Amino acid sequence: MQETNEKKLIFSGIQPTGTFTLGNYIGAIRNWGPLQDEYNCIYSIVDMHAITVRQDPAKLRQNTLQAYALILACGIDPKKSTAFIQSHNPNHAELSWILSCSTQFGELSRMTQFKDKSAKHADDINAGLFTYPVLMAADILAYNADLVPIGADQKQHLELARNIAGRFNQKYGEFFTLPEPFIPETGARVMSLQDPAKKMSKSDENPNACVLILDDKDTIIRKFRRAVTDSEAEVCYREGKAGINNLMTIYSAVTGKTLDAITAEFAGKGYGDFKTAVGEAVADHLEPVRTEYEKLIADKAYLKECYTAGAETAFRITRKTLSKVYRKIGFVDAR
Ligand code: AQP
Repeated sequence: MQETNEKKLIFSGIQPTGTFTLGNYIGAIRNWGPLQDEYNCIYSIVDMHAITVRQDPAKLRQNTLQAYALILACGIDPKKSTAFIQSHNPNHAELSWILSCSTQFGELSRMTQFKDKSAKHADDINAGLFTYPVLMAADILAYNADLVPIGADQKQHLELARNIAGRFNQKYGEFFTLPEPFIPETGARVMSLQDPAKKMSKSDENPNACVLILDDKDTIIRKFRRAVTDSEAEVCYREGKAGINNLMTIYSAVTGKTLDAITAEFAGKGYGDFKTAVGEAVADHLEPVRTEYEKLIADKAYLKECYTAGAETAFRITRKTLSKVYRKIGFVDAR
């Protein structure tokens, strides 16, 4: 990646907490690749965020490599973008400490993800889970990113990052760029197939609730056929039809068809036909990702070469930011 051109800068990350879901894919990762020509892009596998909930170390290592291979399989070109593993660049954690001193306890307490995750992991409400959004702010601000492609669930954290940046700028003088969210029009919030009131999540305990992007075709179709819908038999997007609305959104996201065209296509047909069609369209859409992933994960040396180079670039960019931040806040120069 060039470090000194006029292109705007994009940062985004994803946690290696399991195989990516169709939600992660439609809401975030599939939008990353097409941005690479127009922007300077930095993409990270955020393993430090993952440990805010308990992880099995061997599984985390495996999931991290898988996640790295998956972002490449989804179209990230490590020659065009900086793609790295978060813990390989210690500057994120260092900046996070500085930013935590410009973050209020009250604003962190209002984060809905913290409330949801602390309810889900009541036996381990650790300080990292609470300060997670500060590390996310550091991830973004360390690069002075202009844009952050995310799903709708991360909007609140992005707003907090902007507030932290604004507060720092007020205290120490204009320095951080206020990042803008980049949320897709279709599929910003893909819902669980078993409970359409809940978002689809990697860590859902019910395997039928989410489609994983490495699921095979039969599994994908089976999961869609079991999706919870309603007792009507009309494929149309309307309030009160959360299950069907979700399936229509997914179908639209992978086929490019409008909601009206989908309603027309399935007029007079039952939900069974519609669910099978959605399953087939999703499986066909994901097929090239699965094929590319199999190739990449078999070549660990290549992956290592890519993530090592990515971390070097990421380190270099963020060290400059950190040196300037240290000077601004009054730390004595080490050299
Ligand atoms: N259901 C979703 N629909 C649309 N976008 C989604 N994203 C997550 N779920 C959906 C987007 O995926 C990106 C990476 O998310 P993450 O892994 O960093 O964290 P998350 O949002 O907490 O995702 P999960 O799948 O729910 O992970 P777990 O289960 O580990 O908490 C983000 O841009 C996110 O918006």
